[in-house]
Amino acid sequence: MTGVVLLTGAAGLIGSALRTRMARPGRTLRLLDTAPLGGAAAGEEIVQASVTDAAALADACAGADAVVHLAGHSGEAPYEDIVAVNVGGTRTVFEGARQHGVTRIVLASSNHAVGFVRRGDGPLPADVPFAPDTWYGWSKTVGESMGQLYHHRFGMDVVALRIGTCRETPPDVRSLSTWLSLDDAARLVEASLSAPSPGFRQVWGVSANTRNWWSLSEGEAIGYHPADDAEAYADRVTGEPTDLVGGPFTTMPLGER
Ligand code: 15L
Repeated sequence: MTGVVLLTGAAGLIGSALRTRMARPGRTLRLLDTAPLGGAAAGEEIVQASVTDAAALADACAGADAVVHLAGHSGEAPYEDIVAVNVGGTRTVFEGARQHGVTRIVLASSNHAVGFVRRGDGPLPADVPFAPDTWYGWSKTVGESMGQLYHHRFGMDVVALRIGTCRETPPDVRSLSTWLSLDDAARLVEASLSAPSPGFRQVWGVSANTRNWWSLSEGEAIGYHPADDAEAYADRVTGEPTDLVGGPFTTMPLGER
């Protein structure tokens, strides 16, 4: 899609990867973060703001054609912080989008929304019911259900990406199953932005890993065709495979960074 795409959390790991990979003729990337974003390149606009600032978010949504919402704590944190930034910040995004008639939202959800699901023998469907493993994972269930609310109330198209381990390379044995390469992350976001009338749907954010636990069919249905496989890094990683989707998040102290 062309037009204006608002990218929240643009200074983060995934945001920075998308920034370079999503530049297109005819597209403006409106980059929003509290962290420094550097100067605006051609086809970029910089918005230095927090997603918790409802007025700033509403302004940032003006004239946008779609929002890719990545901002928030990307791991466990105290409950109050999670509620303020991940829950409150997601609400300001949906409200800003609604006020300005933005009808397409791509949400960074997480596998930790379903971290207590056993990985099983076959590919897990992308709509496997919520089983959060942390306050962080719980906040992602809230984001997804907020997406359902805004879809049913206001007809927004909302694609919730249940992202696995999105890194330059897989860091451990678990991620041989959960890895999402940065290039595939960009492919997935592009597909989520351009799929015709997706309604509300959940899609796994994962590459075409040989050891995948998760279904790729929901992604394929919206035109996501991953090209990378973590297996190429199998001889470089250590650690144990995990039985639960969320791995170490299922045992970490609740509410501690
Ligand atoms: C996530 O949702 C986190 O943001 C990331 O830091 C990783 O821990 C990842 O999940 C994972 O499950 O590996």
